[in-house]
Amino acid sequence: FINVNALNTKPFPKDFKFGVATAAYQIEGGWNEDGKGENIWDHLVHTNPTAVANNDTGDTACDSYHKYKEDVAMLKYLGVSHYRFSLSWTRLLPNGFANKVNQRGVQYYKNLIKELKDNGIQPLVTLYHWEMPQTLQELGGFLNNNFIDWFGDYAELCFKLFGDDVTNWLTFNEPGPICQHGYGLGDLAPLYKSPGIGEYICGKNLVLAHARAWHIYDDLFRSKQKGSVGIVIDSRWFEPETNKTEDIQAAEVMRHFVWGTYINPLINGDHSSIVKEKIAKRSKQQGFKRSRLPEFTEEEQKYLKGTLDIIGLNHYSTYLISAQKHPDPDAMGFYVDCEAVARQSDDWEKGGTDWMRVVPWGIRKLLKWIKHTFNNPKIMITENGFCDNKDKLLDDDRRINYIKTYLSNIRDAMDKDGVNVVGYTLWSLMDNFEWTLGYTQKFGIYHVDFNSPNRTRTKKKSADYYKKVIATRCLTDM
Ligand code: GBH
Repeated sequence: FINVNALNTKPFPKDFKFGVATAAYQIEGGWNEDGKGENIWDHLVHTNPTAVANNDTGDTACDSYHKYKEDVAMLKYLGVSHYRFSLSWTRLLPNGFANKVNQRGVQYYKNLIKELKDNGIQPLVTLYHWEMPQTLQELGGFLNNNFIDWFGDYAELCFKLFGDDVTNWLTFNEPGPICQHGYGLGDLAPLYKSPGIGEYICGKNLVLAHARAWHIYDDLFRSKQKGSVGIVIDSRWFEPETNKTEDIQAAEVMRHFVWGTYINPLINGDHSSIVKEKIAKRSKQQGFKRSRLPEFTEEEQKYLKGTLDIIGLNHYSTYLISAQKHPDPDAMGFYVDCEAVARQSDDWEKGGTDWMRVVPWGIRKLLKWIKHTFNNPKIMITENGFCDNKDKLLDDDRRINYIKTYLSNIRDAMDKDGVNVVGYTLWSLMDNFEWTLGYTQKFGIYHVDFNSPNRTRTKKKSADYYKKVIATRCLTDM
């Protein structure tokens, strides 16, 4: 498993987009300022504080609500061409519905976008990075199919308000974690536990809501604004544990569960057949009258097909897969239905948290698989990065090594395998609120002092490494 490939020092293409990524709840703070409404993370941290490490909250986070100019100055220093950030739905629409727009929230994003433009930086905007308005959650959130209308209205408003300056749109950040962790396992907001049922209903409404936003853009905005609308998939690479046929097949089934549940509908109009078959089979054995994976009607299939201009890929690590049926035939859930188990090798360098293992070759294999499976789509790496759990580690050589070796494998995938990768936004610009892990995990190339009211930002060594990569468009051995 050692990465024997030499560092690829061939320059990245001139138009390759280099940037960094963040998300609203993780950095903004100002959780109830200037008319912002409550979302599911505000609700979670205030009503269920022990669900987050150290009872941390995003109430203030990095205070980017007030310090956005400082953030943009950091971006300018790095020399990025793009900044990926997300909009807080309830900052714009405090009740979730599009009937009442909060002008002060609109102004915040107008200011941020203007500051970026004035510094020659293009925005890449995620509409939904895990912040369901609490009002809509109380109506079921992703389990209510009216969500498709609510999200469509919100997306339309954003295209109208910001679309003259923003041409790169992403609808949802990571349907997998949203549905499997939010509505299946119940370990991310809204902490809803319905494995094998709720998570699949969530997935259906989510892809239809994406398609709604895409159609709205296509019908009303595209000809004038000339932008693109994508979605972001979170995917590890799944490597078979052994050379046995059953493990090789299990790894492929796992890949299709991750990609075939969300991306296949948006490209081909339906779930991958292997996903449909597996879930239908188990559902039947369990006595269900119909598959727990809700089907799309023919009309929905037509509506879904071809609604993806670009795939955003969040990738961090690799897992080993072996075929294994759950001992309890009545068990339900995404991974149970998959009939495979995943683990990580102790030979792989470990970062700050359990799942963070450094396996740079995994990203090249994954990119190649996506190219092959989905007919060479346009891919933007919307997240990739390394976490440690040290309080203030400025000499972050392990992060530099991660960035360098992953980018080298991305360059190989482009260069040697012909994968169409158009850009890379590193996670993350600065240390921030890492969901249920609170402030214990540090992904930033800037350190943030969460003990100081100033939220002082200090650059790490990796910031200068990345700056150099961007300036030279080449990987070097720093
Ligand atoms: C991204 O999710 C998020 O988009 C971003 O907000 C976050 O800060 C960043 O990662 C760093 O964590 O059950 O083994 O999958 C990455 C996907 C999904 C990875 C949940 C960790 C839990 C462990 N994450 N997963 S596992």
